Amino acid sequence: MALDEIKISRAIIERYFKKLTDYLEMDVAVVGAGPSGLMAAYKLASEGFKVAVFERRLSIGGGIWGGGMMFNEIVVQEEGARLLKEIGVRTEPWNGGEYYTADAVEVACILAAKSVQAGAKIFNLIMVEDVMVRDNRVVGLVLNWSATEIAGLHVDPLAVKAKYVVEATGHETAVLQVMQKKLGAKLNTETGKVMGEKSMWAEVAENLTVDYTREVYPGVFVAGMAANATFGAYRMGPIFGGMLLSGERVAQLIAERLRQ
Ligand code: 48H
Ligand code: FE2
Repeated sequence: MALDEIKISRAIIERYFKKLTDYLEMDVAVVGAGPSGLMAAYKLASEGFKVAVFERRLSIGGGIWGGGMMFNEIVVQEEGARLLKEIGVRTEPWNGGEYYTADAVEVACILAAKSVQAGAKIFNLIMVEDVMVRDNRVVGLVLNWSATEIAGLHVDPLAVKAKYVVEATGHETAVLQVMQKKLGAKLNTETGKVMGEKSMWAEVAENLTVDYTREVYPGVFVAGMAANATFGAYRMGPIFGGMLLSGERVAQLIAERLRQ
């Protein structure tokens, strides 16, 4: 078979721009392809909602790859193991089933594959640099190539519309930070601001992650480590069950709204 470089280029350009054009408007825009964002995308896409994930980095998976201190194994509790088993990740009981471990590479790859195969579109190398607000509600995201940020260029962005946004950018809370900076947005927290995470206390933190998975501003839900940082909870270290459960929870909450 003849290989034509121009046809190869045309195929990529046509397919990519079709994908991007199809996702100028969607049900849910997830910001950040870490464990919480990917689980949210998988669950929402599995229910037939139109979901895109925007990820600043080239790689998807967020903090999964590094396990704990770059030891690429992750630990989950029983509830987290349930979700890993559901997507086909092998888990291994540790200390007679007190905890479960999983290979971090397997978790990142299968979570990403499952969310894409369920119908979510992942746009990597695209960062969310701002939001769109109408009548005190977030109605969309402002996007740019991560490369423009890396190169320190000012290039004007493009925008997409979403019925709901999931802020899953982890410790950074990048979406909320820009909303505070540019809009002085009053969040649904005790102080009205991102409260900032506290030191490590895994047991408390894991439960709080799920509790604090909520709508924090009209149209914006927080999930994963962003939920902890927003509500001033403790960090949990390299246990990932709370992240996965938070992704599941945010998907449930948004699905309920979308069905109304
Ligand atoms: C697009 C962006 C932007 C932006 C950032 O950090 P993550 O893995 O997030 P979670 O919450 O799913 O998982 C947290 C977990 O990895 C972790 O850090 C834990 C459990 N820590 C405990 C502890 O004690 O430290 O993924 C967030 C993703 C990353 O891939 C970022 O590149 C991406 O969001 N991101 N994407 N636009 N503006 N900012
Ligand atoms: Fe972390």
